Amino acid sequence: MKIDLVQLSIHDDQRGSLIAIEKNNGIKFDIKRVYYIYDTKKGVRRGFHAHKKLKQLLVTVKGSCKVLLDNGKNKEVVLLNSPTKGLVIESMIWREMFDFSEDCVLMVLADHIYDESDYIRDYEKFVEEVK
Ligand code: T46
Repeated sequence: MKIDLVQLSIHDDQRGSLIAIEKNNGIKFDIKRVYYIYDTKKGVRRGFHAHKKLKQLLVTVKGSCKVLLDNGKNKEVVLLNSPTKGLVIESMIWREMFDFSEDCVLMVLADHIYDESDYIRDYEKFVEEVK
């Protein structure tokens, strides 16, 4: 499976660092929604779904977590541990997020507003649909 990890451009100076994410600089899609996951309790695993259409970019702006990606045939685990790395997740990829560090802030940029009907939350149904 192709893992799309984007190296984000950093504006470094004597004050510190700044990263700007915008269309064509880090991501190819329009950003319609931003959300972030933080204060994740020990041992928690989140996600367990795929999206029919939604594309997203995941960035751990602080701390680290792992993301399991599954296209119905192959699975890969990606470690996100830097605010300079963005993981693009295309549609029809099953994802699970786990091993969150206590300080992890996982920011997600999405190309669409929240729509529960875009979720596939049943793994068997997901595997059937990607066949
Ligand atoms: C994804 C992974 C990476 C909203 O009301 N608006 C939103 O934009 C989102 C994302 C969630 N919610 C509500 C729906 C649930 O009642 O927040 C609650 C928790 O959402 P969920 O259980 O879907 O969270 P995760 O961590 O399992 O998945 C989330 C995203 O939903 C999903 O699109 O790809 O993060």
